[in-house]
Amino acid sequence: MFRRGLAAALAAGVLVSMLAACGGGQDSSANQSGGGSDQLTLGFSQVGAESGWRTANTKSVQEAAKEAGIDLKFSDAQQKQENQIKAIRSFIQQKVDAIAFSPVVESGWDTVLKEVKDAGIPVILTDRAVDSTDTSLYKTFIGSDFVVEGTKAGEWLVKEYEGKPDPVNIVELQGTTGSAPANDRKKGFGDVVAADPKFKIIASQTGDFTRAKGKEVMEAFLKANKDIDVLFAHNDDMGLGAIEAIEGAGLRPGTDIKIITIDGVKDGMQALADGKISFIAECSPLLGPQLMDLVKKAVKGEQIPTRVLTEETTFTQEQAKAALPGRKY
Ligand code: GZL
Repeated sequence: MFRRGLAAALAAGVLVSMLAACGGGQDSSANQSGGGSDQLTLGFSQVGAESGWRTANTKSVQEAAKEAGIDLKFSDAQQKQENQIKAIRSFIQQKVDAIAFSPVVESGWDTVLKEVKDAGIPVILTDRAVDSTDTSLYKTFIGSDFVVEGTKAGEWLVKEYEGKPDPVNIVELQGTTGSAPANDRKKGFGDVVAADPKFKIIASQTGDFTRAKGKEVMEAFLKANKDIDVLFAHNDDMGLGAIEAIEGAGLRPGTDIKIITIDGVKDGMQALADGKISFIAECSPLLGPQLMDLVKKAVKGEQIPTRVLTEETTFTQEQAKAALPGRKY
């Protein structure tokens, strides 16, 4: 009787922990190297699958975990903060060794990060940052400087229109509202173009980092504004959607309307090589290997830098043509 009762209780316990792991969104748990008590377990909450960049980032994280022999519990939040918070709570219940996540938006994380800290689990922010003033809530942030990416985009535009006094009408497709890349890219770009009054941002709206929304919002921009000179899109995918809208309006992307984007994914680089995009500031998604190294060090209690900045560059049309053959993503 006792054994049967115990077996039933154990089975129920397993069921509860499995259900708990499904904290909203889509979850997968790949025991990357066959398990074992000394194997590290990492809970990873990903933003979603909204763009080519995100897909490449997920691939980098999953491949690096496998390479590092880390058991990865992966959760796709489908771009919803509540799903990320549920996933993080399920990771606590599963007693993972470390938690890493890319916060879909900057705010609203202190409560759940305090729960993780109280559970004694190290947290690593990857790709995007949070605006928590309590930096003890996470060990480090590995990702790009999005303000610099926006600045690079603005500086290219200023150079492109040097010596041309006519007004330059700009429309802007912003990333996900409230996300660090959207806030910071807007700031970096806006601060540069604000220095010269000939540059006017005549419309600015979120396209949520997706092609579909980028196309939809660009169609609205085109209907409302007859003389658009430049599109600044916070990522390639929205720029690629906008290209469809521009061509649908009988205009030539890259010629009638110059397009500046950020990321440097293969489809964006191809559009740049084809002259439909005019300039790309790179944002590397290949964070996986460095992330796993940081996870191992954090779990061991080793000192790690509080900020790890990713290396990235920019591309003109000629540079894109040269880089495309060897492009990893
Ligand atoms: C930037 C990343 C952004 C990309 C988009 O690090 O968070 O999210 O620029 C992606 O393509 O959707």
